[in-house]
Amino acid sequence: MTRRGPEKDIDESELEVHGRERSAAGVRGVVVSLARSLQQMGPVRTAKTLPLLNQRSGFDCPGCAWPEPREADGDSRKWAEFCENGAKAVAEEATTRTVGPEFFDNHSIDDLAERTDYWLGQQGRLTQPVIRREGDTHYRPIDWQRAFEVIADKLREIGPERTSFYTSGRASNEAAFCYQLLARSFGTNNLPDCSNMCHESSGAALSETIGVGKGSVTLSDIEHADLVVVMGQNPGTNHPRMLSSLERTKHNGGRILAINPLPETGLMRFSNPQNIRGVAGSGTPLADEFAQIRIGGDLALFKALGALLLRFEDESPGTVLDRGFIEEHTYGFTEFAARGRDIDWQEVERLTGLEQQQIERIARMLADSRSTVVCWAMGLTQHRQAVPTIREIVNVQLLRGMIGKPGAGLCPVRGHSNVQGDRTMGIWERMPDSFLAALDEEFGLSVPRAPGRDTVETLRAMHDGSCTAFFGLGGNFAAATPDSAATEAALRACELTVQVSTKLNRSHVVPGRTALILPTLGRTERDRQVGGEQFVTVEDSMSVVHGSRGRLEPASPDLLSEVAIVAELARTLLGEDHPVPWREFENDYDRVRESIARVVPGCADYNDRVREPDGFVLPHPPRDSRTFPTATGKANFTDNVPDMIHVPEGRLLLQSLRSHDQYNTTIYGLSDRYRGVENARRVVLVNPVDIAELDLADGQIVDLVSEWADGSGGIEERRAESFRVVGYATPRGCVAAYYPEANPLVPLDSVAEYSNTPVSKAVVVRLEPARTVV
Ligand SMILES: Nc1nc2c(c(=O)[nH]1)N[C@H]1C(S)=C(S)[C@@H](COP(=O)(O)OP(=O)(O)OC[C@H]3O[C@@H](n4cnc5c(=O)[nH]c(N)nc54)[C@H](O)[C@@H]3O)O[C@H]1N2
Ligand SMILES: Nc1nc2c(c(=O)[nH]1)N[C@H]1C(S)=C(S)[C@@H](COP(=O)(O)OP(=O)(O)OC[C@H]3O[C@@H](n4cnc5c(=O)[nH]c(N)nc54)[C@H](O)[C@@H]3O)O[C@H]1N2
Ligand code: SF4
Ligand SMILES: [Mo]
Repeated sequence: MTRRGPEKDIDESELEVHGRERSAAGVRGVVVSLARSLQQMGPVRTAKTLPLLNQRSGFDCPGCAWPEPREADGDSRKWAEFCENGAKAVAEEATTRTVGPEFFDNHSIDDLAERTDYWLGQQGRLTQPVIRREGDTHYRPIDWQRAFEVIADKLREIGPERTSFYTSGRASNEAAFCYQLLARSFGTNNLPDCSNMCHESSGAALSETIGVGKGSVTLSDIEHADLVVVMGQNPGTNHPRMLSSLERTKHNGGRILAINPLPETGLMRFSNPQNIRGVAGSGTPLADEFAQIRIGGDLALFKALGALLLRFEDESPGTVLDRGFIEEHTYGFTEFAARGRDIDWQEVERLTGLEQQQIERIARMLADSRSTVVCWAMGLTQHRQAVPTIREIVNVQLLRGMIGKPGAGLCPVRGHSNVQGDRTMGIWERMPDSFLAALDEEFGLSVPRAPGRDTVETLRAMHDGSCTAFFGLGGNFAAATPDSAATEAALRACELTVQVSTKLNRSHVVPGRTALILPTLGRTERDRQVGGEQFVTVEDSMSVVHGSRGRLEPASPDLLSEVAIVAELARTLLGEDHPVPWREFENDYDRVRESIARVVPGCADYNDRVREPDGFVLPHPPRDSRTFPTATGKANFTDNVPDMIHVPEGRLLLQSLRSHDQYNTTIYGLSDRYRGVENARRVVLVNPVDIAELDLADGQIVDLVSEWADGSGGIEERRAESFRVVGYATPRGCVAAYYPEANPLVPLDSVAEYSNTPVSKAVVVRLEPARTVV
């Protein structure tokens, strides 16, 4: 049975605001996940689907990259190894609503461009390839073979230099491996990905300091840590099963320190619906200490913490620092210690918004802990000083030897379910030469060595006309990237845009001159090829690689898998005599995995090891053996200097974040339940004292105007219209609005040092009474 999506779009005037919820998850979470599943899939499909989520014989949750428990860690999976937002992610994909040819007949592209991403996504699954030919007002059906020919002809005309191949982090390892191989065989390293906007800063900081750009902990480390620091992260919404792990940390006697401008419900208290206390009681208090930091204050905080640890060591030598570790495994400690003891408290309090007393208390928590894990996500990575901030966290962890031992380490909590795997498989504009050489050797190619363009560079190249073809393997490039108005214009100016997608989104309605949408199978669906039914593999946030097998009938008989789309395009573009065995890859994914085993480091015997019930863990030298493959051969201390974000009088610092009812640009619904914001999305959360001081009123509708110093003395302004002011417990001077509604405010040139990640968490804005109400 197929169904249509709703006609109604968001009505912002229906906003309801109630108080923040006290406790995350609980029975309410179960009720919501069931209701959403029934709404999208109906009872039969719901009963069939949810039990397969995250089970060994089923599919990997397309929600986030949080790992499943492993037998090897003495852990078994529960009957329901998923969370409310995992269930929503599945319902969104396994929906029985579809978008067919009559939909595109009825809606011109201009008409669709008027709708929100919410409405577009709610229309259901794409069912057949469509094309917008130059000058046409509508998308029209096209058959697959013809679609590949059109794309191949255009790409040959445009050439590899002027093409970018974007990836979103849901692509499987097999699809990602084939895709980077296609791009490089065609002749370019232009492989921007969502990671450029996400954990790129973590990768940059960790590669330099510990030699591996990935996290160094296992689930068991978190659960057995003495202290877990959760900073710049809202796990109750974005990694909900992390709360079960944190509950176990507490149960095992560990403590939790939360550092966040917002008192996010999931950091405070958790009601686990899988145990009686969570169902009947008030749940488990999580954070032992909550530091309500100012936006962008983390580097200053960790500088102070490092200095305090040195002082504590001076006071009682031999009790705080791990001298053995520092001596044997690190580089640069002497310089670090020489500069590190002075603290300008006034400055630190100004930058962090925290009091000296609390910072000293936190330093004691660190000094007293035998094993500390620090976890973080977008609240740290999407800042101008993101890389120095994460490097400073590494400094503090190194002082106490908190890496490569049980219960300790560094844990960037990854976003998309396979974003880490995609990078392992070569989705990166600057893969090391050793990887490129291995590709050449495996396939008899000579792939280009010059680094390609990342996301921001791709946008810049679109603006100056040096990138005119965009191919997206998943994702929603138009809505996820900064500076929306300019970005949309840049996409419209392209000669060719191709989107491989499961559902409609903003990127489809800002088409290039020739534009195609290629509909694909999702994670939940059966993938049948000539060689029989296939499975794919993924890597989670803790480097565990395992299989995922879709079990549902595909949304339409006309869908191709991502591997098939890439392989067929490659054959059409590169010719049947191309040295890569594209046809065999498509017929049998074991053949892809055989090549992965020979090309990708750490993946020997890939086909055997991914068939183990829990898969396998990729090597991580710092975690496994305290070996640090950096330039110095040791873990590096670094020198990082915080500099204040300049916020002029009457201006505020805006962060853009996720509501509880969305997956990035996919809006599931309109209930940001934990924060008490319902039925609408254009809101700006402001401290009540600031509301009064700025002569605004709670509930008033304002425009958000961002101000960006363009470097030559001028101020660029960007406007996002019609946001309702909501009084909220955010620090003075710090405000929040949802992503992607806030993206028009983020200047393309506002990027993190070293990682080029858009600064989505610190935009200088002023609030103006609304010019018009949308
Ligand atoms: N349900 C659901 N799950 C998801 C996603 C989703 O959209 N929905 N997205 C996935 C993806 S791709 C990602 S990357 C992750 C994102 O996961 P998160 O990083 O948790 O996502 P955000 O909503 O961006 O939340 C950022 C948090 O950082 C805090 N913060 C902002 N600025 C600062 C700061 O300067 N310092 C500190 N200490 N904190 C700060 C904010 O208050 C907020 O709590 O989630 C993944 N999982
Ligand atoms: N202002 C601001 N901007 C941000 C952020 C922020 O916090 N603030 N966060 C950034 C972050 S962390 C990230 S990761 C990016 C996300 O950027 P993207 O990954 O580009 O965006 P998504 O919204 O995750 O992509 C959703 C689309 O993916 C498609 N899709 C879903 N499943 C599949 C699948 O299985 N296969 C294929 N081929 N397509 C599929 C659907 O068509 C859906 O519309 O956004 C970044 N942008
Ligand atoms: S925590 Fe993440 S991966 Fe796990 S079930 Fe929830 S959304 Fe899915
Ligand atoms: Mo992300």
